[in-house]
Amino acid sequence: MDQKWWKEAVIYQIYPRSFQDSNGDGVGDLAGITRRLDYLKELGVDAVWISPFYKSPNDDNGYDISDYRAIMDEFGTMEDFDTLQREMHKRGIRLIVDLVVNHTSDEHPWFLESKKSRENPYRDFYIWRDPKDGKEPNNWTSFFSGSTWEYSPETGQYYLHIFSKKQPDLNWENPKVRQEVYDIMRFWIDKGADGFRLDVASMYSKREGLPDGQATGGYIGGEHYQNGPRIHEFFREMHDNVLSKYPEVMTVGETSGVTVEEAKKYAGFGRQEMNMVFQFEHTELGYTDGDKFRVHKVKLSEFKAILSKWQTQLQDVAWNSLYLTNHDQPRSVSRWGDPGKYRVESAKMLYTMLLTQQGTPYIYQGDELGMTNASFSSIDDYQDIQIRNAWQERVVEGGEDPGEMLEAIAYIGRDNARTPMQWDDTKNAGFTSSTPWLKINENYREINAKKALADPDSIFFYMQKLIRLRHEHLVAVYGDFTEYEPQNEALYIYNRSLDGQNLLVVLNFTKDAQDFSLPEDIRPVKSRLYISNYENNDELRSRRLRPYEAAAYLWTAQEGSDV
Ligand code: TEU
Ligand code: CA
Repeated sequence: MDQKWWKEAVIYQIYPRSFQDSNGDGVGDLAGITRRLDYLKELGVDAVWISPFYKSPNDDNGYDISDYRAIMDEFGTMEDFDTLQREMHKRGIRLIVDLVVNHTSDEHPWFLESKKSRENPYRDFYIWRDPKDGKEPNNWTSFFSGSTWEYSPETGQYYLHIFSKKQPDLNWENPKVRQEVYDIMRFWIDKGADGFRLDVASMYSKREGLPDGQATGGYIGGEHYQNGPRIHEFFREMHDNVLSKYPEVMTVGETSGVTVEEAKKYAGFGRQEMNMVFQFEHTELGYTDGDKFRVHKVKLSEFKAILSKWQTQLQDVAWNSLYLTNHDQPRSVSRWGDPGKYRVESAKMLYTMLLTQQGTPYIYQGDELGMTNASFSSIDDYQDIQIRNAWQERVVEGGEDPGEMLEAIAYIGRDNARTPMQWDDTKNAGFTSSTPWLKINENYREINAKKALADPDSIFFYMQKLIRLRHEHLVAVYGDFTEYEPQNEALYIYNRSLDGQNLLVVLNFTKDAQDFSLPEDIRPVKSRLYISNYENNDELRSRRLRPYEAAAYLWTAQEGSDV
């Protein structure tokens, strides 16, 4: 057990545009975050990851950066950042910043130069190709619809963009690009950053020749740029150049398309690449032919199989990260729990799971209140470029059924988790004094922070307790993971164990009562309740679980040991 702060930490993700507006323009900002730090301190999180706050034309809400060393106008000034990081550190909260370097904005000075001429010194900062038979150089499709190629008449070539055409991909083959990235990292470490979340970290290395992808229902071409040929070399170089000099700085890679085998390389102990990755298998569960807007129902056993696989296979070799949602996913309670009658119970149950598995847990803003999907009724209410482009391609141009598409968006679309934080029951939920950039969920009078802080049984205080317990009991962080009854379609049952100390977790994923029987090899001589979302007695035994009940117990089989 090699103890590290980032293994024991619970991290909170802030999407700044939607967290707190401080100047009445309807957009969240850095000063707004500073204002709410005591709230985060009360929740008890150790670190905060803030989605991009750099200068950006906002084609993709800050994931398209035009200056890596300046603050987005709408979010404030560099002084606001300095204050924020100082106030965080004063409270013992570490700061993780987002590093978006698979691509820049097309308004970044590098790209403005690059597109001018084929001889420009910045030409090789991006990926340019000649047309093929007068058309796009290959068949790859963008995460935001259409081709990944955009024609640039200035020079008669196409440039590659895996995301929007305003997000040209950087050419990581060019060592100058990599040195620029390392400089940006040093800049933010000097400014007080304690870590980096590496945006689309699995996609920097594209296969030579950029061959056509296999046509499937999802995004075409991924096999040629996800976990590409030089990716691990790049991360070792990043480590040698930057991270090795700052051993306390943590890194988490957002690695879509990562397999367990690849994760062992990115986040393997002693590999000196990054500390952990976000895997995507559970979030993409049920995507029909890889298409996120056609999600079919899945069984609990499939969901459990993925999470348990990541638990057991990374154990002792690599570190895991745990998340139920983020700014790209629907709300966790809407996707995996019950946003209706059992909203509170199921939200608590889901986070009991997240905070009792091995890996570093990430709580996304508003999930501590049990916020739900946006439930907008019109396409005009959505702002997300992925949603808008998919609508244009499928409904407007493709003639697909608008009702069905709206339903799919309401279930899986990215704006579901981007509606503003619900702070109180006043107009605009205390988020802003003017019109918010994205509509506030109508349920804010029922679901808000003010109400949660006045209710000792709230999801907020339950999460606070889960965080405190995780800090007190290392078995929850480092314990080995063993699953029971993987085929059970109602209950998720697992045990964590560390040095004779055990933590048994039982989670009811249904709205019905379910019988739990104590696994045969679990014979506690002593046990006590760790946490539950219902009133519970204090010993571990076979019994009936109520709807969405979660119960976790500390136990030992050793005579004379304490729990
Ligand atoms: O996301 C990358 C990514 O793979 C996601 O876009 C995800 O797979 C997709 O939303 C599922 O449909 C990162 C950021 O988190 C996202 O917000 C950005 O839009 C994207 O990169 C481009 O920077
Ligand atoms: Ca503002």
